[in-house]
Amino acid sequence: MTRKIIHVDMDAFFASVEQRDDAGLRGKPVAVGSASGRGVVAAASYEAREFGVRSAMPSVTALRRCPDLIFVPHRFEVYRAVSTQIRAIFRDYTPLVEPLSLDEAYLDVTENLKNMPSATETAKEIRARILDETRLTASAGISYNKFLAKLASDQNKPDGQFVITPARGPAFVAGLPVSRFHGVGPRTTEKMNRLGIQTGADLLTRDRAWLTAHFGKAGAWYHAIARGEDNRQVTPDRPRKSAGSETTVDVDLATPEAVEAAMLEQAGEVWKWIEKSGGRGRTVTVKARYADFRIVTRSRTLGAPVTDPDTLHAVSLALVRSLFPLRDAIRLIGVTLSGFDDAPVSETLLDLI
Ligand code: DCP
Ligand code: CA
Ligand code: CA
Repeated sequence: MTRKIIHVDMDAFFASVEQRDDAGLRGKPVAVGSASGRGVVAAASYEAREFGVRSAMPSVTALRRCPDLIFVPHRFEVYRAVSTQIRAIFRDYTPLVEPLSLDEAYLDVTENLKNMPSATETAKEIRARILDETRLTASAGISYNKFLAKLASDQNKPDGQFVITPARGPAFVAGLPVSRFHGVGPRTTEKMNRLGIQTGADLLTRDRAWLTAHFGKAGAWYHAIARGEDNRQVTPDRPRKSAGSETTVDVDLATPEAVEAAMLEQAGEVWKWIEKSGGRGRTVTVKARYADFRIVTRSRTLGAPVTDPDTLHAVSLALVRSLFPLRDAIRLIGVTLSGFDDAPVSETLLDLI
């Protein structure tokens, strides 16, 4: 049976929220982020994009391109609240909602809670409700699998939607540069270009064996998407009670500096997940296993949820420092954030506990 998948993605998400909440920013080039020397642009308003300002661009570059660019600091709590609102809307239509980040999700509406026969109409209604309830616009892609739905949501941005039917899927893929494909990052794009593959049509001419020889396991994925095929299910998120990351090191950590560095790396992994999922917790727990396999944990519960990486890093460090001086070398180190409220979060990062 052909599935109906919708990919919904908010337009210029952080920047649009800031323009919504400060009328003085509307119609102006706005960047969310810090203008300081080492800052980068997290989000750019559509007005700023006309000057070539983009996400992840160094702020100094952005200011050179757009001297009137207005920088505003991020307000993560507000973005998280919007994220909770839109996920609640999605769940009115289907339990099969898979958030990819705060501002986007896949929905499988093949069988939906409103018995709507048309996914196009469903997407329209969802976008209208998002606008009504958040005063923000979203774009949507509608297709028969996740890969194409995600491509489609970019097609009529902002505040638009686009359908890719089964009859049109292969031709749509053929016409795109490979850099647009989910899972083909800058490095793979470069490699494909070097091998003479610029577009989906070029990819289609290479057989599976050739692709596997050059790209390993990913070769099978490239072979499938070149044909507009993607069998991945929409996997709904389940509420999580904690987010953690730990690692067993190759060489036991024998100095405080080495332990701290490893600790911060794990805290960084946890923060990535928190940022992506919107989860929020108040209890930080650090765990270490000594060379002799004894385990020690230290934890601290804060008065408020951790909402920035610096707090997570600082608390993790303070906890790990309570283990100094080391009574033995450490072979495993990890950190967990727990004590979540019921905010739904995704479980897509498989390497976390
Ligand atoms: N974001 C970030 N750093 C990045 C990319 C994104 O902090 N390098 C944040 C800010 C964005 C939000 O995530 O507003 C969503 O990212 P998107 O890639 O969906 O981009 P936008 O929503 O800003 O714009 P678009 O309308 O193109 O989706
Ligand atoms: Ca977006
Ligand atoms: Ca997004």
